[in-house]
Amino acid sequence: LDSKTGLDTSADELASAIRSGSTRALSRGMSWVEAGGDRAQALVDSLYSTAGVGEPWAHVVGITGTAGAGKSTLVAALAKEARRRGISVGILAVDPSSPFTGGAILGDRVRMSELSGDPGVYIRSMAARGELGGLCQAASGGIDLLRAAGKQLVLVETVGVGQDEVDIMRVAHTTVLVSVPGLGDDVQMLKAGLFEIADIHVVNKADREGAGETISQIQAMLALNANHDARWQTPVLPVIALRGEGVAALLDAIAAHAQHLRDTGELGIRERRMAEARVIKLAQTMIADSLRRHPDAQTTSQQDLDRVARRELSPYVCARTLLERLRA
Ligand SMILES: Nc1nc2c(ncn2[C@@H]2O[C@H](COP(=O)(O)OP(=O)(O)OP(=O)(O)O)[C@@H](O)[C@H]2O)c(=O)[nH]1
Ligand SMILES: [Mg+2]
Repeated sequence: LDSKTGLDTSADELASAIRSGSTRALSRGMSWVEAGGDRAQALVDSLYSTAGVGEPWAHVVGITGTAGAGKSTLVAALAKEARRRGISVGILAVDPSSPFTGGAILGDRVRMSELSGDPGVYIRSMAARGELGGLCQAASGGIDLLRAAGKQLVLVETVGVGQDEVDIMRVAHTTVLVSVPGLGDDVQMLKAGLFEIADIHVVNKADREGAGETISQIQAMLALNANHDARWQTPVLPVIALRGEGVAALLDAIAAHAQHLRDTGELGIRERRMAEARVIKLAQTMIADSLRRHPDAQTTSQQDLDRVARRELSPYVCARTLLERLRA
């Protein structure tokens, strides 16, 4: 950015450039939050208060489902439909499974390329950096950036396989779970705890055989499970993302859910829950980081750990001592 002086941009400068709608600044900010560390923290500190609170949209939608379910195709189709309605869109593809190669993400980029060139759409992928909880923090930061940049609809794509993805979905106002005909995968979803957090079910690839059956099976499962929001009737929608069929109905359902969240006060409850989960996770990460970095804790803890191994010291006493050293 500051090509004349060659000086690094300050977090405040970058934050205000992002707020004023600079795509370059947004991309740079994304790299900061992806890398984590002090700069990421300073940037989020600087723009958090202006990162939108759901009026009129500023709505975050998590799109999850097994690998190859058609999430990227669906996200691209949703973005196109939203653009037709004049809604600005931010897309974050979060890939916890490919740390450095990002092969799947490259595919996503190609698939979404027809959206590029539209200034009303911003697309970014993020991959895991190995740091514990780092991807969740980066994704949360990325969403803050998109909201601060004024994107009205934020779509977050992630493969739903593990705890990390469940956590990522907790940063969304509305969670869309994408299934495909044939129920094997959905049983895994049930185990991963994703089924319960879905606000909208999509059965994609409805052009394939067995879509109607899968819809009935999901409806039956919904009838068995108590909904996490008793006032919301979770829809199960057939979609053919490849042809854009059912996509308008899905965006309608998302809008209806956003309205429902506002009308019932559930929006505030979710924002509060998201804030709590994020802060607790952040605090845990910070404690773990300072434990790792604290030189005193490191050297003495080696001896303490030896003593725990020899059963001369209880693990509880050892852990308490470590935390006390951290505070000192
Ligand atoms: N028949 C059919 N194929 C579809 C449909 N939607 C997507 N596909 C195809 O399914 C394959 C996977 O689509 P993606 O959009 O990459 O799926 P994804 O869930 O994003 O995949 P990952 O990000 O790799 O987990 C592609 O070959 C798509 O063309 C659909 O509605 N019908
Ligand atoms: Mg994808």
